[in-house]
Amino acid sequence: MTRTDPHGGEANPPAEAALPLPSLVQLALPPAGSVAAELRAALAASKAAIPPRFFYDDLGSRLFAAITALEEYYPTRVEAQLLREHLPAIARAAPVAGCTFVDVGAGNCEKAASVLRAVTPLHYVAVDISEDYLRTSLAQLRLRFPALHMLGVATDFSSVLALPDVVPAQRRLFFYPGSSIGNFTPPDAVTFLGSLRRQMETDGVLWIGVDLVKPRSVLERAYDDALGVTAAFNRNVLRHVNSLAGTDFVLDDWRHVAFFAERESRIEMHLEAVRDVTVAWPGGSRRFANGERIHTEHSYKHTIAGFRSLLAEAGLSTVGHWTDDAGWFAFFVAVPSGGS
Ligand code: AVI
Repeated sequence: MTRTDPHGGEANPPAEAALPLPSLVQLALPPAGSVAAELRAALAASKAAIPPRFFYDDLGSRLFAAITALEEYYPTRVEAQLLREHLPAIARAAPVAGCTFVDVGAGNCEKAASVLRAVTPLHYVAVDISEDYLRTSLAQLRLRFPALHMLGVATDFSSVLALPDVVPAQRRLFFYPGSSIGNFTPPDAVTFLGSLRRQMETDGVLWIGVDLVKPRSVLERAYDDALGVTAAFNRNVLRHVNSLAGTDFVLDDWRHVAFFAERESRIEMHLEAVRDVTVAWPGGSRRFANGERIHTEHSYKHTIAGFRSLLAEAGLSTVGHWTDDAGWFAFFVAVPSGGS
């Protein structure tokens, strides 16, 4: 027997061939040459850096998925528990029925799948940087939600998000879980959140997961786990940079470093040279002394009051937030300031 539920999910989905394929829009990506130039300039800067979006090549995405399964990496687990316990209240905090659900950084679409039945959207828009990944993820999701209209948007949203005109403008619900907002500096977070605000009419809603300040020992274990998965994730970026920028990094020359910088309220991740090394690329090179570091990621840890202020600066008012008993993680619902 096939049971169709009113939210577009089915207990026994129809044959895959019978379902319409979700449409995909690929927004312009920067040309390969400009990516190489950006990386080489960042490596040659007085404080060498690699922007964190380069973590996510195919292997990097798999390593990040492994991180989320680690006992030490609490954010994924605590956020999932918050959503399980409070989803009905979260869905009532601001009107979302019939919305266009915009899944920012959709990945495998699993997080969205866990909330879609409570939201009852008319349209589902998955946004991710990787077109290939989106195609596979949407093909899987449509088996579970065959009645839901789906669209994939492949775009780089590492500084702002701009949706194409085909995405319906009314009642957009932006779903941004996983505390990825922590990977922006506070001013950049305001810019990014402001770009979401500009893509909303007065009836738009934001659902966002935020990692909170907590004891240093918990934070540092989450970013330097016993199995070394986060270390592998961090060092893998060098392989990716070698392929994009023609550098000749040798992974054994670099070790993973992660610590909580209390004044800035952020985890910092670096790669530290374990000996004197010279890294070369077409047209340039740089010498790194033993102990010198390349900065790879910030992960800011917020307070409830501090994050409310960031939202307000971006033109968004908090209508509710939910935290776990330990106060480790928060899930916020916000709407345009002055809107409903
Ligand atoms: C994607 N982002 C929210 C992760 C974080 O916790 O900042 C990336 C990560 N880096 C190391 N572990 C996880």
